[in-house]
Amino acid sequence: MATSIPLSQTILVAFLIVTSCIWMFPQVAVATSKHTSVTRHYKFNIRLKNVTRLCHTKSMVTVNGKFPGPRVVAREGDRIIVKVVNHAPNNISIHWHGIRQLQSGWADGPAYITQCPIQTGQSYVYNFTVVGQRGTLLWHAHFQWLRATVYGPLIILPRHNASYPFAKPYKEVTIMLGNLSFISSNLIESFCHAILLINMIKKIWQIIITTGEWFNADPEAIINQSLQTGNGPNVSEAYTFNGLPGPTYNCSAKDTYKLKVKPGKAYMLRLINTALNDELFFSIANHTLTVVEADATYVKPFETNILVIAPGQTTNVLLKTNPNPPNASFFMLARPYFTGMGTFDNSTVAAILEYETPSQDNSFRNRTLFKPSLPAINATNFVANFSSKFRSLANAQFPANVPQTVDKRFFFTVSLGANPCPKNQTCQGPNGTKFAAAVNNVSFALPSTALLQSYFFAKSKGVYTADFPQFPLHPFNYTGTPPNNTFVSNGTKALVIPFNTSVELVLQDTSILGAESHPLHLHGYNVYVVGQGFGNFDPKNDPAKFNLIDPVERNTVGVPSGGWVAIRFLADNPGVWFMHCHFDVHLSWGLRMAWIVLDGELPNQKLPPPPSDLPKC
Ligand SMILES: [Cu+2]
Repeated sequence: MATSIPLSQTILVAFLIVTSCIWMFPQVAVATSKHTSVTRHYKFNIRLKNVTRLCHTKSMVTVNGKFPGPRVVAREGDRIIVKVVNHAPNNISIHWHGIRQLQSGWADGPAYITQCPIQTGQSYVYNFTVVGQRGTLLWHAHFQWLRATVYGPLIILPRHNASYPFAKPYKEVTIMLGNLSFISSNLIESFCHAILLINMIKKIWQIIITTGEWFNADPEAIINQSLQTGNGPNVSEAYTFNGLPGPTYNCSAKDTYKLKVKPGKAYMLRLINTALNDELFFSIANHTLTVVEADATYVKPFETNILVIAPGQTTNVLLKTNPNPPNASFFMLARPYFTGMGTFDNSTVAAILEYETPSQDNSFRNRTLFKPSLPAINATNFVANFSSKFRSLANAQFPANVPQTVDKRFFFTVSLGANPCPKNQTCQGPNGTKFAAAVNNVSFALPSTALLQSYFFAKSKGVYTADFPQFPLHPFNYTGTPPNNTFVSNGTKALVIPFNTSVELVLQDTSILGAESHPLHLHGYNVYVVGQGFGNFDPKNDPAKFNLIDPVERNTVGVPSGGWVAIRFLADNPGVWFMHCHFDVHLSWGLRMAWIVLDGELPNQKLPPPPSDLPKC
């Protein structure tokens, strides 16, 4: 008996050492099953870090002090557990973009939708399993505009004994296309907090009289410049490859991303668009790329010299290098696709593809540097043609389970719009109003508590209403002359559907304040893209042209500028699921809504209760 106490202490100490090692070395995988699936533990410390780019040093919110953030890697079937500890002054939440979160909606991450944000000094453990997905995804902050600096790759490898449906590449490389808002980002952050500050000041004003110093900082000017005026926020100063702006920007030649390759090899590039507000064209001089995957689903391979990729989208491409090392290097370029009326960052970012050559070989000293050509900024036809090339594999191993019959049809307009300028204010948005954006003319207002909690505990009163319109209440010629009244309505409305509803949804762009493409992202689901077109959707003739054989499966779908896209999905994942434009500016303006998918009858068709550490608002 006397020895049992030291023994149990030894076991306890050993246990503590092992568990703390797991937290300290985040990529340690612990086998928890006799099969191949394992649990992978990560720890994200959210903290401020000084980062220098474009000759400016800025304190930014990061994960573990890294910009861009660390990779999260798992195999299909693995469980991922990420402990997020917030040491930053900002609130935050993390979204695992594209992960289906089957019955784990509490781990999805969008602030005020599936959770309250993680406050300073608090932590939250995200716990989810990767089911039926393999390829490239991303994780990013889902609170205000923090994803500008808080993002990273989420890589899902095939199961241990599974292989790619193409020849195994020699090497895999992740390329994140992002942007920097270095000089203006303080403004952006300020405007995110400005309303809060104004409310605080109003309260403080009633108690004390300040010395006025704070007002010299002119916070009202910041507000007038952005949210209150409803004018577009500042555009970014640069685009980046893996956080590096490169030689086309001031002071940045030393911050150039270089991809060094060997001749005669196949490389797989995992491309991720992490930009805030910009769809991007991408090309590598003198090299053809083979697209093999999109949003963590395999596609029928197709070749292209130029890609276009929207924020939130990911795609894997194969790059075959020349059999002999050429006496040349090759620019990789990216620049935006844009058709809207507002301002945007129209710069071009460059990285370099460089062949490794024997260092003693002087004939490779003065290499020619080739540049690819990219489509025009507003090349809408190129984009439509490119997106129509994506087809799912649709074979026995990777079937396209596109719903062949439909239980519920929905038609949503996605559009910009305006809110009236409040009294005693000056607004710089369209015709003196404030910019807004809406789905079926409802500009979604974020609640002050999480929707999923209020739904789960049946306390929706004062949080949301279940009356999101299934069709536009006032139909018009969506892509023709816009109506005179461009005001949106405001509310927190959800669309409730029963478990296993087979849904068809048409997303229609409008010409209100300018036709523009919108990458619509649905949480908790992949959707099949069954059709797309320009102009107004024709419910009589267009459905006959739908592809119900091998449509691509994606989590972020481009609604064509001045056109429509039709998607189908089976609502087999109970919970509250955010759907929104993945341009953060449109997201902030209200181009967002929530689906509520009810529980099914069987035990494995229900959303489990929340974890005990779910953050409180
Ligand atoms: Cu949008």
